[in-house]
Amino acid sequence: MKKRALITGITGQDGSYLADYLLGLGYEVWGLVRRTSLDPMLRLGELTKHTGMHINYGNLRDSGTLRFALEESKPDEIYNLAAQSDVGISFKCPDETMEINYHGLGRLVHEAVRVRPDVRIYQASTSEMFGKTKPPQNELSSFQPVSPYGEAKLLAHEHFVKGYREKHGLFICSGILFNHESPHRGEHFVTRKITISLSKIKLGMQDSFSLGNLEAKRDWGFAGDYIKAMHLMLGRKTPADYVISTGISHTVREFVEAAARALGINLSWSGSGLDEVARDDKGKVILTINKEYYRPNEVHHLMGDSTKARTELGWSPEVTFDGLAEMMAKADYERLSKLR
Ligand code: NAP
Ligand code: F7E
Repeated sequence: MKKRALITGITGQDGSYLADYLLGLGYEVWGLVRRTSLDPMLRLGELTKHTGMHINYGNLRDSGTLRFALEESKPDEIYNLAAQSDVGISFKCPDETMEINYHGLGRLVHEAVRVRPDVRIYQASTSEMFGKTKPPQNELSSFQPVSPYGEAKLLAHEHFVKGYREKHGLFICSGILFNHESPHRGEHFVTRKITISLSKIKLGMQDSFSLGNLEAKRDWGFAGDYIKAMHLMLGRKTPADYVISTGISHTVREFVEAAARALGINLSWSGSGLDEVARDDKGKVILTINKEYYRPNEVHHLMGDSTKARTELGWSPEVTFDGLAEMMAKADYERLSKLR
């Protein structure tokens, strides 16, 4: 019998990598997809034609659609990746963020235990739950979220992951994942914004772009490495929570520099604060600072300690920071040069 997995958020960055990975392992994959005005299947591409791939239209806001998706897919494993995942937007849309990221998991777990009480569930938790806690952060660190996004994910973790695991014996794991990126990354996240903008500048399709806080430090890894940890967690004897990270952090500025290097752009910085700029080797300003991109409350430094995952799951990341920036910059440059 083939194993069956239901993935919510299958049209997102992680969903597309995870679907590909599980299909490769011989799984039958079911994806929950919400209706959108544009084609939601862009990231899935050829995967939608795979005989092992099935789509359920549904929404984490709608219990009925979740029940139907669960009854139809009869999953052995559920990966809850669906979310309002943009931290900056969560300050502007806190209710929407809470509705999907907290109540959405509640609806899913409630329906899942009725349809299939022995199902194994992965919940996409996040390093944003640590917020102001000093790095390195691990499973024993305290949680001090500073954004509506981090708060909603923390409530989901406390109430539905720990709550259902401890009180109802449900097999449910939290993957506390630090930032992970790829050529499939949403275009408004800082790494992808940088690789798209620098590629367009190099191709003469754009003059310059703006960023916010260049000094924020993140522990950036490759999404293709991180989805493997999700699958490993559900293969354990007992459910637990795991930090997934590289253990190395870099500033946003360093990501700009790494992506520019990969594209052969020689950057020089001048000025400070909101007046800081970066120029290319001809002296043309290609990057400015815009306070619009600063957040009302910032997480300044995230750096994970993933010793538990490395020891218990045998997981480790393969792609380095420079390798990731190069992979993303080159993918955007090649894609955009075909469009030009
Ligand atoms: P993403 O690219 O933004 O994908 C989010 C997915 O959720 C999309 O498929 C989206 O559908 C779907 N979705 C949003 N609202 C929904 C709703 N109401 N009902 C059903 N589906 C809905 O996010 P990602 O980077 O792949 O991240 C996956 C998960 O990991 C998220 O839960 C995120 O919060 C969490 N996480 C991400 C990171 C990271 O660095 N990437 C780190 C830690 C945790 P559409 O395609 O229709 O928009
Ligand atoms: O910001 C700074 C910004 O939006 C990273 C999500 O996947 O990872 C992601 O959340 C940093 C922040 O990711 C711009 O202030 C500067 O300090 O790429 P980001 P994020 O907020 O870390 C966590 C782990 C998740 O769980 C989330 O779902 O970059 N920054 N200038 C900027 N950020 C953006 N987006 N745009 C800028 O212009």
